[in-house]
Amino acid sequence: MSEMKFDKDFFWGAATSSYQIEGAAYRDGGGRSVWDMLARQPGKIANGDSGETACDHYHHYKDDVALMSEIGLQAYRFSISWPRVLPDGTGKVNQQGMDFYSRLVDELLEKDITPWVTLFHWDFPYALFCRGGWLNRDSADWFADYTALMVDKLSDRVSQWSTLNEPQCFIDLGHYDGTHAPGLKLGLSEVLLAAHNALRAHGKSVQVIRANARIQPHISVAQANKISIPESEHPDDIEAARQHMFSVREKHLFSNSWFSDPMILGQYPEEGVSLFAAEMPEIVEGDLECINQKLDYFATNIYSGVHVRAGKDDGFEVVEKNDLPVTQMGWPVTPEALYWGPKFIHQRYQLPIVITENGMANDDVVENGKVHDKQRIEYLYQYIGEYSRAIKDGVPALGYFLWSMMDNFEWAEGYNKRFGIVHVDYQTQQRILKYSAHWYKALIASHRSGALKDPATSIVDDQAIEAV
Ligand code: GCO
Repeated sequence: MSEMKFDKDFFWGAATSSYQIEGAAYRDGGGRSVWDMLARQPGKIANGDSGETACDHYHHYKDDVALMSEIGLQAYRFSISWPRVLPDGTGKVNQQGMDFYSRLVDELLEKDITPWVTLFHWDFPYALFCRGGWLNRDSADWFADYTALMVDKLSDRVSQWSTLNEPQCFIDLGHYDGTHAPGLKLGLSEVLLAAHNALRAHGKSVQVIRANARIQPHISVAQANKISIPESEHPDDIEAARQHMFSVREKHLFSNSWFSDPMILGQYPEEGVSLFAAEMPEIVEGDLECINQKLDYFATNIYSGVHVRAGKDDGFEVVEKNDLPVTQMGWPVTPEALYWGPKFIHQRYQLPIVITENGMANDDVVENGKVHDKQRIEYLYQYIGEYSRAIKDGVPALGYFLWSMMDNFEWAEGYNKRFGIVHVDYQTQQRILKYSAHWYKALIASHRSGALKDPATSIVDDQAIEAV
């Protein structure tokens, strides 16, 4: 691989989310979320796990920020638990919850780590679910009011805001497929209505941030993008992959353009509108204007891609590959996703890119107090290298967040899947920096010193780690 190149201002971060790490869900006055509700239903989550304790970050946040600082993170992406600050989703504020996030922000700033706040990463207030959740048109206003509360509390210190994390997942997996909270299997018309309201919530939230933030805000929404990788660099395959990536030809909502187009281009993709003709929700006058708010960049979570080539009938066909290495999640390792993803997204939406999540789950083991996760280093090395190639090709990009800062509650998979660069012992809450954390530290340090060498895969033995 050729030498990596990132601008001087390019930043390196890591990400987590509230329900996955905080624990202490109903402590200090917090309310329940739909994930607490799902976790109580037998068989929904591997091993009957729940986020009740998780990494107990609520109590360990200072130590965790100290680890971030030790790694040299320049930014930390975390989310706010809506029911922790508003136990009923609206109305009465839980001051202790608010203060927790305020202290977390202070701690980060003291260590020179930029806080990136995601307002909603799936822990929807249970009380609002009982009022219809995202199916209720008022949900957009509930979210706007909650946004106003957080902007009032944090925007004297926070400038980076994301509204929703992966609407594709909480809408499609949560309301259609039923594997994620709230665990519903609704008809397509209800799912489309929930998606429309979530989009309106996004639009209203952006407006609230712009109107009220005390320091200049930068706003995004973190998408779950499915990446299409051309099978070859032949222009026909490239075009086929590009079309495939933004096509809406299947009757579900795990779609890129269904969410990004209205937010950024101001309309639903036509292909989807005809496909869903019988199920489309009512679009009230002004809705699309509300959804279509200026964003500062395109934030996207990228893990994997599918290979696509030009096909005879409908322009493209997916190439099944059974020989790719897979992660502990069973997801294929396809580093080129971090080349083609940013490239296609930038072409269509004309916004600078931020990777808000990328990383892998691995069967990590602790041996003599160390976690030798060389598969993760290899994965990161390859993906980051491809990202750098996209940047060299002219795609503007601001930064990269590794998923995840620490092992955590992997939703329906419970604690089985370890995504962290920091290992967490869930019995003792002890943290160990994995080899990948040392590798990342070396990469960040060399970039900051202006001499990003090829961080190579050589930093996997004890001696090299100790030399970092
Ligand atoms: C995601 C989620 C994360 C997951 C990660 C691995 O945005 O899907 O943001 O919460 O843990 O992606 O599945």
